[in-house]
Amino acid sequence: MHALRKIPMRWEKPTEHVCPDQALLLKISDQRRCDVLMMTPWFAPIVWEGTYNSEILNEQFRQRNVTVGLTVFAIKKYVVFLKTFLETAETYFMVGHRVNYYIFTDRPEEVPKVALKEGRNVVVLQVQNYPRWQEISMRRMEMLSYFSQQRFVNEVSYLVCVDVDMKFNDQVGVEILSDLFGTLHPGFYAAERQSFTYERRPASQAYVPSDEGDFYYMASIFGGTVMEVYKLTKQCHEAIMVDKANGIEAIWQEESHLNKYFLYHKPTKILSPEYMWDDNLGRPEILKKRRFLAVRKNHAAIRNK
Ligand code: 4GW
Ligand code: MN
Repeated sequence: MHALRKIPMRWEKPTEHVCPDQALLLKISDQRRCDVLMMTPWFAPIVWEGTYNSEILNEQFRQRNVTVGLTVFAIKKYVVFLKTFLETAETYFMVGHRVNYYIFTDRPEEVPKVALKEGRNVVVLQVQNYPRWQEISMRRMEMLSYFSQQRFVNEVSYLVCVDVDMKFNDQVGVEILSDLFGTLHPGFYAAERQSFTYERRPASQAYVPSDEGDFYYMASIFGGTVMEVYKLTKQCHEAIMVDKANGIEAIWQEESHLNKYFLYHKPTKILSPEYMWDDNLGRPEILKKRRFLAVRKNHAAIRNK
């Protein structure tokens, strides 16, 4: 049993955020928000528009000449999402920084040619497909851990691992980068812990007890340094394999395992739902930007083939 499991992980979100008296605020404090949680109890910032200064952050990361890897899987028919994904990433993702797009696919010849700005490259990685969609989704953990140690560690500082059925709609920059980051699920950021859809069966490695859990994270975008992503994806893959041997599959596949991992290995930064939004959820007032948006899928045409 993991030693950390013994530490109680229980806390309640404050219901109200009170800003200090305006007279006490320094000028720099215009980078704050009073309507959202900006910091976790373990001092990880939660990234919302209006909480950071991108000029300062861009300068810091430029000084380090950081290269960012953006990993995406396009297996079988999901190659159709690549064109919009890449074109919008060229406009909004890590503008002014070095970027490697790592495209995992079983159809390398169907990867579209997209014009890239300087310092940006596409790397196509041919991988196998699996008959079950759950397996396609979950095996991402295995492939990410394998390629992290084989390749990514030599080529990039940070990895950002995302779904492909997405488009960039506003800036997604170095403000997201940190040792280990996760993203608040857009359907649960305002929800109570009891309603989080963690795996609740103790027989699964992804099991989370009902009185534990900080947030419900979405698996469609997470990342960190190559080393941290390697550790996360390796552990999630191993847990998925233990479940498989025991004849159980977590309720939300790798997302359940990711949530379990983040409970006991707290992210050092958390992205607000600005970084994973779906317009089916409307446009709440607290959402100042919709940076990364789910693309509507024709499920019948795109899946199971
Ligand atoms: C049902 O038939 C399928 S196929 C569900 C997912 C499928 C799938 C997913 C696929 O055929 N090919 C593929 O590359 N994927 C990758 O897994 C792709 O990167 C996709 O974004 C990710 C997660 O699947 P999803 O985006 O369909 O999941 P949701 O609906 O939760 O966004
Ligand atoms: Mn998706």
